[in-house]
Amino acid sequence: MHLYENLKAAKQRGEKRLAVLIDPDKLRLQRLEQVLELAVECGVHYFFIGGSLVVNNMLDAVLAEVRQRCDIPLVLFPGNSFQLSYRADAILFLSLISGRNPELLIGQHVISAPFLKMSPLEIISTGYMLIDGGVQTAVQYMSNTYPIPAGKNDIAVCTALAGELLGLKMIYLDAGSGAKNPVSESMIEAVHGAISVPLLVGGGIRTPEKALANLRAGADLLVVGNAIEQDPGLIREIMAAVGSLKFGV
Ligand code: 1GP
Repeated sequence: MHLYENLKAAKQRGEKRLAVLIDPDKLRLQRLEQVLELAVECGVHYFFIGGSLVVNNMLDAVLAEVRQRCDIPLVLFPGNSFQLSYRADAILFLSLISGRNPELLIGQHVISAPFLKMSPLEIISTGYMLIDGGVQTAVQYMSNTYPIPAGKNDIAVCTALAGELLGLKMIYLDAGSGAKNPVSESMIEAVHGAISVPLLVGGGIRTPEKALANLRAGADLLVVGNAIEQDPGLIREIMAAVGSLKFGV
């Protein structure tokens, strides 16, 4: 399976993608069942698995459970270098390029490199940019970095460009899980106009309207966690928004 090539091809065709974020610590198993059922029914493209903590050692168990129940690709979205598992299909190899914490720019990558080199996982290097979402999120606290201010589109553009020029294969604009203010459409549009690699957007997306607006602004792949955890039925509505732009409208 070549997730990245598929994603790039989809981008070229003007097709959009949805990843449902599963935080192994937060999702009750009963909800997981409901989420899986709806995700299969609606054709969700990916599951992203991870969180800022993942303290309960549930990562392998959740991956095994999801794998048993469906074929939706499982992508690790690790909060730190301990959240690794061969049970997934791919990993976002994240460099926190909006911050200036060397551990998250390169340090943890050095630690996890030997494991990843041996692993069967598809490794997708990703420039991860934390954008101020109006509240202090777990990522902000745990990463010990400042997010890019929400109104500073120029800083976001230069950071994303630098990431692409460094060879990162995707850019991920994230207001952080549970953000009060999701990333603005104007920032998405500005970053989209500056880069040619796939653009992921997440953090605080709660409605199909916001999902659609983000996709129209240039997001290629949306990541939604909290809102779906609270109301799995949203999968249907957000997938309808994703599908409505199939032909690049
Ligand atoms: C967080 O972008 C993801 O890293 C998802 O955020 O949980 O707010 O949807 P939400």
